[in-house]
Amino acid sequence: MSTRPVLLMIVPPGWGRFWQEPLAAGNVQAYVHGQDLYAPGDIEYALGFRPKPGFLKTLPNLKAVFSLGAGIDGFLTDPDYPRHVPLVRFVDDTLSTEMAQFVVMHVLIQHRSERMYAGAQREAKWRQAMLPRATENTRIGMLGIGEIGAMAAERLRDLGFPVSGWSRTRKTIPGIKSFAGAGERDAFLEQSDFLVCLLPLTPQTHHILNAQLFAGLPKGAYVINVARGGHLVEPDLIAALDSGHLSGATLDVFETEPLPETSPIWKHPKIVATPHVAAITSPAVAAKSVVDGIAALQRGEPLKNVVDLDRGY
Ligand code: NDP
Ligand code: OXD
Repeated sequence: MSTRPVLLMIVPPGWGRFWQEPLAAGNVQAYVHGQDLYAPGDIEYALGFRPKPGFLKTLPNLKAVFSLGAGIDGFLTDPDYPRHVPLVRFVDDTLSTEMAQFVVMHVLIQHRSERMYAGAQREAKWRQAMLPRATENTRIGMLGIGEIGAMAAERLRDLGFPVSGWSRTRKTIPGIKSFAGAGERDAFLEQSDFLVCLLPLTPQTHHILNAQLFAGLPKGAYVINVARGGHLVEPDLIAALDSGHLSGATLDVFETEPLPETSPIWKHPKIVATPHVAAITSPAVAAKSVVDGIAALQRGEPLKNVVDLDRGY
């Protein structure tokens, strides 16, 4: 009989093959749900992103659940999540770096009028323009300044932008202004020419990107949502863009994914839409963190990056 730890991967069809090899290399017996035969009682660990609600509670001997992503809302929206089982989220420098790159890229595309120049090239027009706003006057607000938000903030600060962050608790990051709690939210918004959402999706942050929040931003502000589609009220964003209050938006995440072909977002002239690719979890890196987490548990050591289930992130 195998003494290897037994893990179940709950992943979309076809993804299992990316994970089985690095997990086997870490001496973990990995089954793929929907593909391999396994006995539910043998499963000690689970790995996934958005498991079907109610499924995890059918595994009676779970010791820990590992999220493939940094965001764990796909687990906590399951009313039957077995709350005695620790949920570990994916925190990794490579993931944060990719996220920060994506945010910096979309700030710069807008700040440097890249789409206007691409259009001019298509028309073979030599169209020179000043920067819409000097860099030192282009204020960036990070809505959520945790693992990823802090890295993106530092990269933008290093490019010369004034950067601030809003979080539940006060932060001390060199050169970055910290706003904390509901009482400082309006002051944070009114000085954000770019607003970058990097909050976790929780009952407190659901639909936070709504008409009232947009009204609190300076006229011409640009919104980047790379967190979760559930943060955004899509019709409110479209109304704020169409009225001219907001100048544009980059959206990587959507309330319904894949974004339906009929969504007005695809063709909106002021929206850049990407298919949830701001960062892609690397199977090799994430498998290693799962293997390390299981080994820590087996040595009786505490797991890292365990989610506070009551706080919701
Ligand atoms: P963290 O948990 O490290 O940071 C979350 C931040 O949000 C913290 O600063 C936290 O404040 C703040 N926050 C949470 N709730 C509130 C609230 N009610 N009011 C004010 N501030 C709040 O998360 P990460 O940086 O690792 O990830 C952020 C999100 O990015 C993920 O949850 C996920 O949804 C998304 N993501 C998207 C990806 C993509 O490809 N598009 C890839 C990876 C992640 P405090 O520090 O005070 O606790
Ligand atoms: C994540 C994601 O949470 O990919 O890591 O969205």
